[in-house]
Amino acid sequence: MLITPDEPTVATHWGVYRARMKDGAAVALEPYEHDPDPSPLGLSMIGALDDGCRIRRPAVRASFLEKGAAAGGSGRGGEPFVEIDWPQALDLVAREIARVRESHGNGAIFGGSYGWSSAGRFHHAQSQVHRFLNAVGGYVRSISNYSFAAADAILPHVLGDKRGLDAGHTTWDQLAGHAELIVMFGGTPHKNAQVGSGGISRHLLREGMTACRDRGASFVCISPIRDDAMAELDARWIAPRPNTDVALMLALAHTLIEEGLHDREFLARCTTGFDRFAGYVTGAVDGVPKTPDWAQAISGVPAETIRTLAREMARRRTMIMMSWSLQRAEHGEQPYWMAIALAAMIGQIGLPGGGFGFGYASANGVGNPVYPFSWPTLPQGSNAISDSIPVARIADALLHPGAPYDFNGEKRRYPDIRLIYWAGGNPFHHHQDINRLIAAWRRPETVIVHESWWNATARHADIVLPASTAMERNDIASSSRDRMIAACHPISEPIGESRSDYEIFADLAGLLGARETFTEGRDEEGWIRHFYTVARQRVAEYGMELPDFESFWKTGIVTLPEPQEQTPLLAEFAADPQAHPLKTPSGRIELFSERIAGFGYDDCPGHPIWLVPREWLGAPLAERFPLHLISNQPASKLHSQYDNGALSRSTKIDGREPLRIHPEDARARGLGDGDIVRVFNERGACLAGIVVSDAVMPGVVQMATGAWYDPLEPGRVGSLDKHGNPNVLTQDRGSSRLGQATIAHSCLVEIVRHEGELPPITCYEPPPLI
Ligand SMILES: Nc1nc2c(c(=O)[nH]1)N[C@H]1C(S)=C(S)[C@@H](COP(=O)(O)OP(=O)(O)OC[C@H]3O[C@@H](n4cnc5c(=O)[nH]c(N)nc54)[C@H](O)[C@@H]3O)O[C@H]1N2
Ligand SMILES: Nc1nc2c(c(=O)[nH]1)N[C@H]1C(S)=C(S)[C@@H](COP(=O)(O)OP(=O)(O)OC[C@H]3O[C@@H](n4cnc5c(=O)[nH]c(N)nc54)[C@H](O)[C@@H]3O)O[C@H]1N2
Ligand SMILES: [Mo]
Repeated sequence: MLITPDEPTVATHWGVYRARMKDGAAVALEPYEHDPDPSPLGLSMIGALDDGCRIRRPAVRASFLEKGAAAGGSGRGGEPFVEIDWPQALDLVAREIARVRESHGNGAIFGGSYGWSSAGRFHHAQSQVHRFLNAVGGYVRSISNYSFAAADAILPHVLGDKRGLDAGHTTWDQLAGHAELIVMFGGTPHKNAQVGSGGISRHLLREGMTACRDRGASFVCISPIRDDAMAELDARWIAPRPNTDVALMLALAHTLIEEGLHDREFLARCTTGFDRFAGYVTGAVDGVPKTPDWAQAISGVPAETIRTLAREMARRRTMIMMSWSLQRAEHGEQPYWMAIALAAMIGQIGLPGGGFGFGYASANGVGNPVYPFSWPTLPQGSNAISDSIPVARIADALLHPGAPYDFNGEKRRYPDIRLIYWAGGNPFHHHQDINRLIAAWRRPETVIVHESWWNATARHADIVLPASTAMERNDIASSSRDRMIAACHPISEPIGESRSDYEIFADLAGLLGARETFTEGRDEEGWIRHFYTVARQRVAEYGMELPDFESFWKTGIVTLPEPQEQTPLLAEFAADPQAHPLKTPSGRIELFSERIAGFGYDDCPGHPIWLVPREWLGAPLAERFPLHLISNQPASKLHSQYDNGALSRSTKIDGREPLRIHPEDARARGLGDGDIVRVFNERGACLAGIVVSDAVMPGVVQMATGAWYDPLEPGRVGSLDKHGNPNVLTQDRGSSRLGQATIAHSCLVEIVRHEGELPPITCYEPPPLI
């Protein structure tokens, strides 16, 4: 039996905490004693553990219980639920899976089940769903992520792999003391580095950036929002209109060429296609020189500012940082390709303090030196079904089974999904254009969800199984970007009748004749001990030692020595491209890609290019919807997790999600701090609370993601969201035929004062339960 120590360890995506216990109950979570910059996100957890919206028993949508799949999907999200007992619930789920398998095959089951779930690597819900569905014959999976799918698609064509995106970055040590100028597209928001998938022992962004400052770097924050750069960096702020960074970078490139500041030697030695790209920059190809004046008209950034910056970037050791957000936009592949082109022209790729890197603040640990081994994860088995969809094309797939689509050079067709199985993610938080999702979600015959709280995804299910949380289970957390492995000790008994995803799947696998395949004869403790044994072996291969399991379990966290200093991104390649070619067709950085050009996509041609988005401040649509909405990551939580918690709720205005607006835009609408507004466009509308701030540029409004969708009329397409989930407003289109990624950051809206009575927030209460 696993024994929980007196001071249990709670490992989360936002850090490791020590629980203070009193009379068997946790009263406080205190940050890990060696974390230099702990996150307050843990404050929300204990209060939410058994709050009013915990799911306590299995529940079934009323008409589904009565008629099964014949009920149809139109009542999803709007009907009461009937609570049932576990044997009945498991039997119902198993019968649904068996029915769909028999009548349509496993290719009709969607188990993409995207989401962050919790930090423990054994109870990682996505891995659990995948392993379970593989054990019972396979499922349609999802490809890539919401975070950086456009980058995932473009980078291998340009660089041969994805180094510099979520791993392989030039490390903090190779930045501080070397970088003289750090140009940060999308800033390096401290709020985002609060989290790191799999857990965090040390939050290092602040330390990393201030070390660069102290050792001589200056900073430029290129973002619609000033406080995307930490105040202590004293960054110069350049605020382009959102989604126009490519035009700005093209003008930087133009200045470099015009003034002969580009590094011809580096370009000749390490890249291919510069001449064709340069022909586009100078206008030789299309008659439009991409001058700073040209870019000023598009981006709003003064031409002189652009010229000065270009000269400075060429003169000084310059690091181009770009957040992941820039590619969650229409044509999101382009800013990434263009950033690489610009860095290549400056010629400092591979040097300490120079070159480029993506997402330094998009998660904690980017820029940490890392060990080359990976920590153990739950093996998922093999999938008998080969079909997949790009993760953000879920609504398209549900709405248009069999329809053709392009993806990264392939011609594909959408699968015919009849059953959705989701655990560990909240698509009614994360997906764009929620009204379209609601319509799409009505199409499948059956929707099964494991959740801990009655969020919108649970409410839009047919069968809801109550999952215990990370606070009620034993687990092991570990992160590839951190040198730590931590225990997750339970600080509570499972609330209500909730059970772990693993226990649920083990029983379901049993009913479907696959228990042994799924469990391999192990229980929770067996798997945890097994994980630790594997971790010890991997660590030992690198000449280090982890303590025995019992000591580890008692201490709660073990950190490995600091990994050795690592070379800057692409250093070997840049030093000798012949000896260390990239895995691109040319072996070099591709500034023109024959392969991409060969796909014939007008929305992603053969070199980086300025493509006019549908929704931006220069669009005709901006006459009706003149504000660009930035729905960025929330400072007060991880996505929608613990929106029901104290910290997130303390930030709301009259219960609504705050929306920041520039004083001029507020004045023009007669709005002031604390006013409640309706934010709307042709796709939907939500309420929000006004915060007037000159930290956002004119023409831009900012509302973080994560407020639980709370419709005035549950289940109805087009209902007002009373709470402030920006995804009722965002566009559900692919970034391009290459990446098919989310374009959440391309969104125009208008706002008006909310008139009349304020409808009560109801998302933190359960739906009607019979
Ligand atoms: N407009 C807009 N939308 C966006 C973005 C944006 O920038 N703008 N960003 C996108 C990005 S980058 C991402 S990654 C997505 C994130 O989207 P998600 O990952 O779907 O968001 P979370 O809120 O973390 O959802 C995790 C859910 O899992 C549940 N959960 C936690 N642990 C467990 C468990 O052990 N078992 C089970 N069964 N459930 C568990 C939680 O209660 C929660 O509901 O959002 C995307 N959406
Ligand atoms: N606290 C907290 N941290 C998180 C998360 C969370 O939910 N909460 N989510 C995590 C996840 S899953 C991910 S993927 C990462 C995402 O990390 P990012 O993608 O870096 O996060 P965002 O907050 O969406 O965007 C960062 C900033 O980019 C700016 N920006 C947006 N559009 C543009 C543009 O067109 N041009 C320029 N120049 N700037 C632009 C916005 O002002 C925004 O504040 O964050 C992670 N960190
Ligand atoms: Mo993400």
